Amino acid sequence: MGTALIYDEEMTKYKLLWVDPVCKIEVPERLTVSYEALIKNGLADRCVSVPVREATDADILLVHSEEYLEAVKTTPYLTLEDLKEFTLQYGDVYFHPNIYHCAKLAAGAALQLVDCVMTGKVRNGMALVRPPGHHSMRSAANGFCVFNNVAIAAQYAKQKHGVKRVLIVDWDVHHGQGVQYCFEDDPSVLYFSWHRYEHQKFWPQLRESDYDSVGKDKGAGFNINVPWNKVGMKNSDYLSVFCHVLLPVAYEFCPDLVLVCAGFDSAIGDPEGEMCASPDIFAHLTHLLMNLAGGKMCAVLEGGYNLTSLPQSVCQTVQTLLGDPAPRPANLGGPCESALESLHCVRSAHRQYWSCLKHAADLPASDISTKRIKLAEKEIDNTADGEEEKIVEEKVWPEPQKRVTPPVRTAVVLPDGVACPDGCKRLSSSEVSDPGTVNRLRDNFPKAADDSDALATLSSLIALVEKVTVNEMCNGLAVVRDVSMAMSCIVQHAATAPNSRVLVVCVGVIADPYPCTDNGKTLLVQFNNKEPEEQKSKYNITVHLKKGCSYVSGFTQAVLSLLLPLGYEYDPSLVLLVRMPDSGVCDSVWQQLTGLLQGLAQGHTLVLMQEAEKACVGLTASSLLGDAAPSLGQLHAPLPEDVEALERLRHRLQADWKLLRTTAPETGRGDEH
Ligand code: Q7Y
Ligand code: ZN
Repeated sequence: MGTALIYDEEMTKYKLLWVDPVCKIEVPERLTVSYEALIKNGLADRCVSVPVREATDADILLVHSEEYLEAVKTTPYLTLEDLKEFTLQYGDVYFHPNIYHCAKLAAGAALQLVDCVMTGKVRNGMALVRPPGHHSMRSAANGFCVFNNVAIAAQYAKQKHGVKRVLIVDWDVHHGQGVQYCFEDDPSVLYFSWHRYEHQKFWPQLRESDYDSVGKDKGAGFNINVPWNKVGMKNSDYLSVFCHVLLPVAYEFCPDLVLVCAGFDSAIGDPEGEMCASPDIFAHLTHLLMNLAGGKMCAVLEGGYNLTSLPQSVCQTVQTLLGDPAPRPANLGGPCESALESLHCVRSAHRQYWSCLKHAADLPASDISTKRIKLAEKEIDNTADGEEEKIVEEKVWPEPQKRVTPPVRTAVVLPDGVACPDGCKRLSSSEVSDPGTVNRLRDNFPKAADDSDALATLSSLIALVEKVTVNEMCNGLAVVRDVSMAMSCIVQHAATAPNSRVLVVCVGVIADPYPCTDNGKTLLVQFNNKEPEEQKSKYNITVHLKKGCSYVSGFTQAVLSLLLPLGYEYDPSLVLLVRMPDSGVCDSVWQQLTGLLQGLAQGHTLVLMQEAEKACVGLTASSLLGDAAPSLGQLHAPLPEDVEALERLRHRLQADWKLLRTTAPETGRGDEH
């Protein structure tokens, strides 16, 4: 199943016709450079090209008022002077004789995307559009936006395709207040936005963009605002918010469709956002959302004004939608203090609505909204922003590395009698046996010394690891008789390479031999219902779940808010996912886990399972080949004892692992003195 790409040159055919320092960044080249980058990187060719259409009046009226639509309809016929005058009714936007046409195409592009994803013509897709949409309101243009493309698409998906729950993720650096207003009291649409806020000093300077606007009436809890109160937010800040707010809530919500307000003014170099996240972070944000809603995801361009980082970010997003493994995430040094304050406030504001946040800490003693009020009192004139030209220091960053996809995605090592799943390449032991390896194995694993079958399997595994290491293949699956031995063998082998780090994720109880974790070259995270005897080491972590991994919501939460941040911070070169025979994990959770972990280590994942479990070879292979995992259904509240145990563990580990933090250590204190 493919990826749709929607683009039409017509949407480059309007521009600012007068002098306006605020609007001058919204240029036609935003679209042309993005599309050209997709062509240059061979990505446009790999997508299904879908034509745009004009949104009809009925489509537009799903979100906008008749009066407003009629007003916009007059703009193609206005003189330059009248266009200027018309524009003055609204904030930070400009009109042009052709913008009405383009705005109909932009909304229509979002609807075409929804149609092809919902009918199964493609799995996911992206629409490159101008004008953007998320600021426009029922009866007002705003912030370069005329019609609210994504809000219209969400209403349309509900009405035309019977979609019950839509998740809108707005990773643009501005608050999509238009989207918030549209769905504030609607529990069928969960709107998530992070945005530059600076305690209400940043445009559009709205009180209701703060973390405490959680939605209204029936929609309470279904509006999530993460205010950034400082500029310069980095990859760690973005990933923390995904792991500790968005993903747990999104999995609990269980959308049927994911829409992304895909603005790239949140990337480094953008003159509006002034953030420092690298373009490749969008590969991860995309990947982390791709297993929701059975993979049904539509990204619609919003902002993005740096003509270098914008096309890079667009390419990262589209390449990930196409299923290519994400690059290793760089510089994950943990979130900054200001991001932690925001995280803390958001989690606490939402804990009454989402069971995954039930145990979030209380609001900080001096919460950050106090700062907003104090600042508002101090500052008399806060209207200067944007009026004069501000000089923003030019940022430089390395161009994202070319993402090369190996010729073979998934290789398998299977016992005779187990068929090779479609699309995988079977490694036969004859083509990989190397006598040196076999001798070494015989010395290291006395248990297998006289078992030529076992030795052959282990040496095939080592060959598989080698091929994955040199990127000859992306990932692998091995079905073995003794999983613990295979795991130890791989860990031992990998430790011999200079820069290798292996993340071992073990579902179930490990038997003998136990892998070595004392050199930092292996991080072992195991999930089971065995009470951990003692705190082992920074690199040997046991997550204790009362019913093991069979309880979907507890295990899912452990994966999202513990395993993922640990994995990202550790930044492994290889992920070894081990399924012990007694794991108890159900198929859909297993597929989610397999899918999510492929965001690490450039997708270099090796799955080990035991012979008796060959029934799940097919679905594991499908996840490794990049198919979206099935939905888990709306999650129930996890067992209280599981949540408590997870929180305790997270608390204990956050000294060593900064991405596990969700609260700022000294929030508020510094301000009082
Ligand atoms: C809208 C936008 C949509 C701060 C000036 C604030 C705001 C301009 C509207 C931006 N230096 N200007 O980018 S995604
Ligand atoms: Zn924006």
